[in-house]
Amino acid sequence: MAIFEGTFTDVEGLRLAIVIGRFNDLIAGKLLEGCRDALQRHGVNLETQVDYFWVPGSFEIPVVAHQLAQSQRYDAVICLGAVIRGDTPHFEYVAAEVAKGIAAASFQTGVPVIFGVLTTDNLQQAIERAGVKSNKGWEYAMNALEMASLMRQVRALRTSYTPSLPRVADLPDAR
Ligand code: INI
Repeated sequence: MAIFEGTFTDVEGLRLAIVIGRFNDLIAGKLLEGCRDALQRHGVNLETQVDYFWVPGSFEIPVVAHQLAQSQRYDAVICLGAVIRGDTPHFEYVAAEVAKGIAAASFQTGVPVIFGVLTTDNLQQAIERAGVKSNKGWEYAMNALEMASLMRQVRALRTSYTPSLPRVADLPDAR
């Protein structure tokens, strides 16, 4: 049996991209601060190891995150934004699309794409999660470090793996 788990200190040579939605900038900016703080405290050089991509709102995050993940230039992509319900049905569309898009970007590329988009009922909740009670940006950074480290282990496993059983296609009576 083997147990694999990402660590938070596997930062040598790590490359990260952060995609930030400018809409509700007051909140998104605080998430970014928390995220940068956590990365720096875990040994990531914010100038040389992290690239930043600003988009107008959370709805635009997935298309950029997908391209960045697909480029294979990054060990993880962190998506930050804030979708606040307010009084308009716009919330439902934006929240649903950004969640689906980020999941698809990750799944289709094999690169961890972190869902760091707050979806809250009101501004008060968003403020609490962006620094007043805790800063979720910190947590998203830790998720990225852990997943980047785990995926490095998974990649190493895949390249060193030797199957103990022949593939079905290699069996003598395979057609
Ligand atoms: N974008 C957000 O990031 N948060 C929101 O709360 C939000 N609301 O509620 O409207 C929002 N809308 C903008 C959207 O992300 C796009 O930028 C826009 O629709 C253009 O495509």
